[in-house]
Amino acid sequence: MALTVKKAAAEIFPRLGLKVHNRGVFAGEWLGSGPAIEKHSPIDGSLLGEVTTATPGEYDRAAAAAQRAFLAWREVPAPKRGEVVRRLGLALRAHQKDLGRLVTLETGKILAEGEGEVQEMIDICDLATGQSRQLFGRTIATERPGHRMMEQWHPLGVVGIISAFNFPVAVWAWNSALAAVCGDATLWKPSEKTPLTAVACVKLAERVCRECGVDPAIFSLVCGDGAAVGELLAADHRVPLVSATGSTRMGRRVGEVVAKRFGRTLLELGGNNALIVTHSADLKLAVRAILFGAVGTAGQRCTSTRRVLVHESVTLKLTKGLLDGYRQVSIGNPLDAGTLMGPLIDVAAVENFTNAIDAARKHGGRILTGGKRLTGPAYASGLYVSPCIIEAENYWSIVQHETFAPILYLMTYRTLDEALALQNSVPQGLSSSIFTTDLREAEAFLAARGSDCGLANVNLGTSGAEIGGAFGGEKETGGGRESGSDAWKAYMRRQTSVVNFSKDLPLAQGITFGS
Ligand code: UN1
Repeated sequence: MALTVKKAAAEIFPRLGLKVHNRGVFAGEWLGSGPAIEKHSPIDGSLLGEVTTATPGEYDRAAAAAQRAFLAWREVPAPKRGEVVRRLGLALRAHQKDLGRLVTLETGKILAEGEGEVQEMIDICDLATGQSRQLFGRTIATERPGHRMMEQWHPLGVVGIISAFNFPVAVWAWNSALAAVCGDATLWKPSEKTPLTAVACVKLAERVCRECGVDPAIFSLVCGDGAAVGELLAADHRVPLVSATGSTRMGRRVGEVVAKRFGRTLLELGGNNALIVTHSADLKLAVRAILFGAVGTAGQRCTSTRRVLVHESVTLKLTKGLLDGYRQVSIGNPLDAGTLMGPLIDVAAVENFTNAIDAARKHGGRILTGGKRLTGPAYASGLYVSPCIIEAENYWSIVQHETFAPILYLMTYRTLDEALALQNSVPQGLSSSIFTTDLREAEAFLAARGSDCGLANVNLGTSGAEIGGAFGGEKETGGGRESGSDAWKAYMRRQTSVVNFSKDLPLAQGITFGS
């Protein structure tokens, strides 16, 4: 298998501008003299390449370069900025296969998901291109005669992007494509687990910028870990907005540090997503959705299905369907077309998986399938596990907690009110689903007293977001919204302006002041 990874890497690296040794800081020029990250593929453990990190001085240079780029970029008319993003979308189309494959090599996602992730980047570039002609404010009726009151949206500044390993490229694009049309520069700190995809993306963006004659530092990059680079970014006054995707623990730290300096955050943190299967559900659909939600991306999406709440009348049938489905999941090399589940990202992820299962067992959880670390030559990296279903109770501390692994907790309920209470009784509030053919149940789920999550789906799973809808969640998920709807507003500065075109100076509230 080592050959396959090596061969794939050897083919795509040159086309993506990657080498064995890469610089991991982009400040309009490539820098990076901090300790190198050695990136091993989770597929077989082989070394893919190295990426250097930012020293504090280099972080500073990158932030300064992004700041300088912003000052010019904000003056470029928004539709012209959109043209640069449109071209970025074209470059991504041209490199979709290669970049998708690199995502697979670096994260262990199956090929379809790697390419799908690049498709999401393309989709957000399309959305942002159109948005560049739709950055609009309102005109508001004013009580003052001969006056006009309006709202304008201006570029904000340098936007910090902290992204996670599981969507190593899409989340950068969700933020940077919108930020770019809004007139912002971005300073990206990718996960230290996925530095190669980050370098490849920024190289593509750099080329597009140079072709368009704009300063490529609008897409700056600072590789490094949270302690070395993340902290600098969060504390940096030059960065008015930090958009961070990752764990609740990371988000809490970023939130605190940024709030201290009155900066803004856009947080997209942990989920603990439930899928309700009601008495009237189409069970075949439900099983398929649960499989994709719980096993897809090896359970490493923030939107992964972590809990299934099933009506007691259909528990047996659903469980049987799920066990059949789980049996058919082929686990192995994600570069093979037939594979549905690849490895976990690293040893710590495997430990979290086994620890969570032990904890659930201690609570009294019954394991219905999986939960094992796989061994044998095909699993030599030691990062392959069998996806697990556990009969559990919602209040157990381990169930209340997001474990980023393919573990599904199965629980039964009697009334929809009970199911809704269970679904909402976790600290997180990202994604949720109901499977029902009963209109009343579907509407109750979507009503104010229904799901408390940022995403609420009927008859489809919890994962698989589509560009266009605002993405994000409530409670410990952090409250941020990215990608669609009016998410662009987060990347801009709102200004209310009143123009007096009369020859008087009427005051609001009819106040008279002097003569
Ligand atoms: C999806 O469900 O399609 O980290 C997107 C994540 C999210 C993206 C999920 N930022 O899983």
